[in-house]
Amino acid sequence: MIGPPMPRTSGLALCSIDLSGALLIVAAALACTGSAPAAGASISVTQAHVVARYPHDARAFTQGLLYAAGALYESTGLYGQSSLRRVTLTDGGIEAQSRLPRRYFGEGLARVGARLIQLTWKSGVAFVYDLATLERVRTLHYNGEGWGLAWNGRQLIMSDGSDTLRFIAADTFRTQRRLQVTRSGQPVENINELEYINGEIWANVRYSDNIIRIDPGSGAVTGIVETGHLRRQLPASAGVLNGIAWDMDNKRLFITGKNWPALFQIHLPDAE
Ligand SMILES: [Ca+2]
Repeated sequence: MIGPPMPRTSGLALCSIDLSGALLIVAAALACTGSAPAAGASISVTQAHVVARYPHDARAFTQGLLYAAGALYESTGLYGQSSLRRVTLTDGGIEAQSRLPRRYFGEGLARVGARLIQLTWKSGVAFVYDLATLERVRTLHYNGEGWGLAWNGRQLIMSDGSDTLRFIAADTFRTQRRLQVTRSGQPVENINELEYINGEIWANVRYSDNIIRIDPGSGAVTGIVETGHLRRQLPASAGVLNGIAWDMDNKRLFITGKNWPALFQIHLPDAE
């Protein structure tokens, strides 16, 4: 989990040695080189810049969020309150909704073509829906907990609250690859809602107001987007940050959280 605010650039090896003679310079240089961490690549740290603010249903315990075909799709959790819904961006209104039976706790959500796939927390089942009608058409099964879900164009990417992501075949729901997520070489636990953006995996981390950007090849965290300052625009009742949606066609990035009354469009770092 991501801790307190960090320097603008992290992961760089800082080496401070008191030099008392010119000969020590060479020794110090060697010492610096030798002590550099293996995972020495820098991590970009940016603060989320709000481009627009839209209403969001403050009763929605947001567990999954995506944007497709002109609308937001949202998975909400809690037993007895879980749902899949299509939401109008501009006013936050629910256009269509499919409620889950009381025994299921809705979790991550991904779109695969004309289908939506929704995880459940501890039931080991994923529901497949028709994108247009939100009608449930199929049930898939998996082991362990379901947290976040995204689609990279070839495979589903799934989180389960651990430090490891699974890459899953959409048709069989078989795990094809596992990837441990690390920050400066240390495992990052509690990976939650996911989104695949421009070849990167973006992830919420439970209990954190920071979004991490993950290299899907190595699992290394390459960037952090801080959103803690958005709390000043939210009531105390707002829960944790947990919702990232990418509108690929219009290059818009949306974030929200559990029981947040607002959904923010934020500027995509590196886009300028
Ligand atoms: Ca998402």
